[in-house]
Amino acid sequence: MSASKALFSEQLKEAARFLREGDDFLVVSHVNPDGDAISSTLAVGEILTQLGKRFTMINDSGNPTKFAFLAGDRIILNDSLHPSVSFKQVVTVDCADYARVGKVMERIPEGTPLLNIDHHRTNDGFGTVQLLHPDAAATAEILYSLINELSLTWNRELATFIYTGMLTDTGGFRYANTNPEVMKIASELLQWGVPGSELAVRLLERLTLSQVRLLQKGLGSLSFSHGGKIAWICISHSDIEELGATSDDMDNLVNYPRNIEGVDVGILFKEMKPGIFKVSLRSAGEVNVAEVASFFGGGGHIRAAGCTVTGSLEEVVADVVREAGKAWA
Ligand SMILES: [Mn+2]
Repeated sequence: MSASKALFSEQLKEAARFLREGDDFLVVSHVNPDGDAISSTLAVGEILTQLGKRFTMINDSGNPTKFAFLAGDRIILNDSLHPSVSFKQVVTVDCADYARVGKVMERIPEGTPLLNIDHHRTNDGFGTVQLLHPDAAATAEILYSLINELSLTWNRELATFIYTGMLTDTGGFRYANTNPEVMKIASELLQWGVPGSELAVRLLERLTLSQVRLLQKGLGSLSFSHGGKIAWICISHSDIEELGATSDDMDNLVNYPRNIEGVDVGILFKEMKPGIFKVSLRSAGEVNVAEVASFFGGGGHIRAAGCTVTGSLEEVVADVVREAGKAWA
């Protein structure tokens, strides 16, 4: 057994002990929860139910409408909980650092035993017990191992929670983290009756009307330069206001210019306030967009980066496109 595998199986035993020996748990994930955050919260709830424990599941941002079919009203807003309610133990899921839980933190007295379950490589190891596995595709994948460690009973609902976290964190089993182990677990979970196709439609394909309206506006502004190697779309402040769009609604838009055949750099200009543009850059591989973003005081990764630039739309577009185009100068 490799050192990291031995460490993980030791951590599994400690995490299992933490859950078996405690009671009155707070289960919490990060603000602005994604599919892995919500389904990992729910999976820990199901684990604690099977262990006969008392617990409360909270999220600082509440449960997004998109996940309501999974959670019902089981995950509650921090604000809606009576101030007198207290907890003896905490379980955090999918949080790379403690601050990610948000304001819920104010309810947790210092020194409260805390189990930190996460797959982010950047996890800083907070808490009293850690269950960390950076090679796991999702926090839900770690919970799969924990459920087996605890010898709990698999059922359709529990399998659906684990599958959902893995489905969403792998972008529908497409990202580079989709390895043989992920597919092996997913296959096993489907045998418990997980509605795989329904989940894919609901969580990966469905769009809100405002997302489609934004796409309509955005594609109307599609422009190219550098012989088609750079493509961008713009969302003006008035579009955002008119459609009541949130930052979440706009997240995927940058992929449209990036995905066009022949395009190396895709850019999205979002005018968050009049004259203030959040610029998202995506590279198909050739250009290091982190360098482009850092020129404007932003940052990110080689293939995904961002920055904020002020000015008129024409100026901002010209400046960013010129900088991105230096790759071919
Ligand atoms: Mn995750």
